[in-house]
This record gives sequence, C-alpha cells and structure tokens, in this order.
Amino acid sequence: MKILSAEVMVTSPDRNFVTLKVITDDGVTGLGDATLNGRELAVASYLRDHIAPLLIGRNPHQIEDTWQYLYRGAYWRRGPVTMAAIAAVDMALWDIKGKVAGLPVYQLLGGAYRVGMLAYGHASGTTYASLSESIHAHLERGFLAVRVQSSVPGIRKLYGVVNHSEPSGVRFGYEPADRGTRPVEEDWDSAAYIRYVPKVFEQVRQEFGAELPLLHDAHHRLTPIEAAKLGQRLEPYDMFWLEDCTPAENQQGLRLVRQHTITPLAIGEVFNAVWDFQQLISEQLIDYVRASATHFGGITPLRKVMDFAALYQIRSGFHGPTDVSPVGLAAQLHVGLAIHNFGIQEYMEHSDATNTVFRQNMTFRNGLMHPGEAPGLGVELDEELAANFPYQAAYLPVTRLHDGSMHDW
Ligand code: CS2
Ligand code: MG
Repeated sequence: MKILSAEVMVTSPDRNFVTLKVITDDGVTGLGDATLNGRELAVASYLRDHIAPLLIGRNPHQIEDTWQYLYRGAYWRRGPVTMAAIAAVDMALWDIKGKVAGLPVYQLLGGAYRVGMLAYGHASGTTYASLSESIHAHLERGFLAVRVQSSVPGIRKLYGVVNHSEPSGVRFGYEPADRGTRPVEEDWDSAAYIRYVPKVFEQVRQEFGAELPLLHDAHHRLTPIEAAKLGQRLEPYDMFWLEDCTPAENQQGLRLVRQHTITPLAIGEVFNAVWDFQQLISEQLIDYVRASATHFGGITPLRKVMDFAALYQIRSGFHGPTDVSPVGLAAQLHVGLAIHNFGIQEYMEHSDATNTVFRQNMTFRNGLMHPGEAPGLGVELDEELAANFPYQAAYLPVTRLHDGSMHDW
C-alpha cells in the first residue's frame, strides 16, 4: 500500500479548520486535523509546501516511522505549527489503518477500557443569573460536569464568557477567535479576578450543591503566587480542577502553586511535545494533562504522554474546544476510550454548520462521549459543502493591563 496523494483543505463553517486528506493507491482515505486557532494558514502551508510532497509513495501503515521521519527530519523540532502539521499526518494514517482493518481506532489502541468518557461543557455568564441559567442549560443538555467562567466587575470583556444576549454560532459555548484583520483587545485585572471568582463558586455551590464537578480556567493569567492564592481560596468549593493557573513555560513555577494549595491543577493545552510536560509530570506538579491530539503531534504522542503520566497517577483532560475540529476531537476520544488513566474530556460543542461539513459518529449520551464504531476515526468531510465556506481571517484576542502593557490572553 502506498500514499498516492495528500491534500490540505481549509474550510470555515463559523470558524476556520485545516484538514489533511491522505489517499492511498487502494483508494482508502484518511483525515487529520491541523487547526491552529489564529495561525491556520501557517500550518496549511507547512503541510502543503513541505510535508505533503514527502508523503507520496510512503507506506501509510508505517505510522511510527512517518512520525519520527517528520519530527527528526525537519531538524527544527517542536512548536505549534510543526506539531499540528505532524498531528494531521498521524491522525490520517491511524484513520487509514483503522479503515483497512475494519476497526475503530480505539480497537487498535487496546480496545475499549470504559463504556464512555465523562465530558464537561462550558457554562458562563456576565451576571450570576445568566451563569446560573447557563449551568442549568448544560445540566438539561446532559452534562455531568461543568466548567464555570464568569465576568468580573471592572474587567470589560473576559475570556470564556458568552454574552447570552448575543446570538452565538455555537450551541453551548463561544468562539474565542474573532473574524477580522486585527485581534480584539481585552483588558485584565488579576487582583479583581482573584477577589471575585471565589464568590462566584460560593454561589454556585450554594445553588447546585456539593457533588457537581466544577472546573475553572484561569487561562495562563496569574503569577505562581497569585495562582496559589486563588487555588487556596477555591478549596472550600472542592473544584474538579483549576486550569492553566499560570503560564507553564516555567514548569518549576508550579512547585510554588503546589506548595500552597490542594486544588487539582490541569495544564497543557498550548503544549506540543512531551518535553513540555516532563517536569510537571515527573514532579507530580499537575493532576491532569490538557493536551489535544491536534496540537500535540497526533494520536501517537498523545498515547505516549498518557502512559508516562500514568506512572504518576496523572489523568487525561484532553482539550476539546471548538478550534479542535471534529476530526481532532474524534482522535482524542479514541485515545481516551483505551487508556487506563482517563480523567475527563472537554466538549465545547461545534456549531450546526461545522457538524454538517464534518459528518461524524461521535455520540454524547448520559454525560458520556464515545467515538463510535465506524472503522478509522469515524469522521468524513463533505468537501462540496466545505468549499462553500472559504477561509476568513480570524484572530484570538490579546489582553492589556490598565497601564496599557501586554498580558497573557
Ligand atoms: C480554552 C480554549 O477550552 C479551553 O480550555 O482554553 O477555548 C482556548 O481559549 C482556545 O482553544 C484557544 O484557541
Ligand atoms: Mg483552557
């Protein structure tokens, strides 16, 4: 079996997606997600101009060899663009291998280890009343775990909060990237945020009780000691996790957080190689691995990092926002179904338009997700429909402090 062609498709039903389609000489097709929010065309070019020509004639069954060939062969290693491109190739080859075997990819990873995967949705509100309404809507939708994000008085526009008076293209969530030629500028105030957020969780616990798993995303905004303070102040509300509490390039900064709080920590959605996790895992500085197949080099390294994490009883919390396509979401569901140390799966539902362009077999029932039983990844791209949604420039926001200096978004 040989690879005959490798084609990159960029489509934008509500948001931009980059998809790699690999076709073999037997006519078997494999898909891979290469979506990098706000930098999509960089990955499309990396794939189209530098990787696709190298794939032609290769044996698609040699997944590990292809992965190492593209990782080591580039000389310039790691980074979000390179690893999203390699991820798409890796996913497409697993898709092909599953289709040739007539098996869903999870069967090739050791079979189903659970009946389904606990998923969490994104509740948010600009007021407590709208936040409460959003949590109720998620519980009625069947979610058994909820991420809670709230506006903060004094901060104009905040990450992760849907203004429910605005029609959102996404049923249960928001689209972080804004279409346009410039990033939207948002503001930030760490002190106001740390004072306010614990009060939100006190109200949520009062209304929804002690059992509901609650998650919160600090989105890389705090210094380690600020993160420690927030972690401590959230302890009475028994969080499932506090996510991205501090930028983790400085992995040792998490030692400071860990010294001061028992709130579980989740990190890694912006990571793209196992080395990014090495100290966090080996020193037990986190509790959940937030990688996604799409940004971490694909199914192959995602499985490897989870086997490493299992040595330290660290579990998965794979990143499943709207800017991981249904192909990328399916890829990580296959991994999550098969591994021992699954934790929770993020499920920020895609829009109806996206779910029409990407036909899929994934299910979300009784709070659990399942990749489905179709051979391969179980997602097909309607290319005719996809062609109706050409790329549109879009950027993630940037954040400035009140003195005008840049902060982390
Ligand atoms: C967020 C993401 O889902 C999450 O936890 O951090 O929505 C993130 O903001 C986007 O993936 C950025 O493109
Ligand atoms: Mg996050």
